[in-house]
Amino acid sequence: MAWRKLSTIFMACALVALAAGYGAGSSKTSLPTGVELATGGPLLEYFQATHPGQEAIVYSRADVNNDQGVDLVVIFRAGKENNAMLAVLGFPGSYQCTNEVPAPVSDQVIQFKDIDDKPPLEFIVQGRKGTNYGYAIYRVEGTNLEDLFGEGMKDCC
Ligand SMILES: [Ca+2]
Repeated sequence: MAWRKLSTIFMACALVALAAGYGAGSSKTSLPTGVELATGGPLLEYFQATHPGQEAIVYSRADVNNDQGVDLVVIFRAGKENNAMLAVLGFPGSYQCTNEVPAPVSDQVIQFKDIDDKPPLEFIVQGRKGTNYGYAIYRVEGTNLEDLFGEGMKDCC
């Protein structure tokens, strides 16, 4: 009986380790393009189809317009020296891009956070340009991406 219990605990630990390893792997943003396409799914494919030649740098999935369907926030290369961000909204059978806003040049992080305790979900974007750090909070209203609050974004975008 003791052996059986021990082996059950061992199995559980192995599963947790496996899950942790998988989680760490899937959160990486510097995967090869083929894998990125696979993890970004049809929302990323829609972005790439509507923005040819504009490379997606960082993206993250969440429901940002509170319609229970998954959406994709994408930071992408808009020009040689500047990046932009938009959200691809997933609707039943179709997709739509929000307006674009300026995004940091490097070290971009997208973090979803319900700031005001009511839907839709807000998200925080941070990053830098050289040594200048900035961040801003965004929310999708309808199909409009709105900048709620920010600091230092002019110097890092
Ligand atoms: Ca949604």
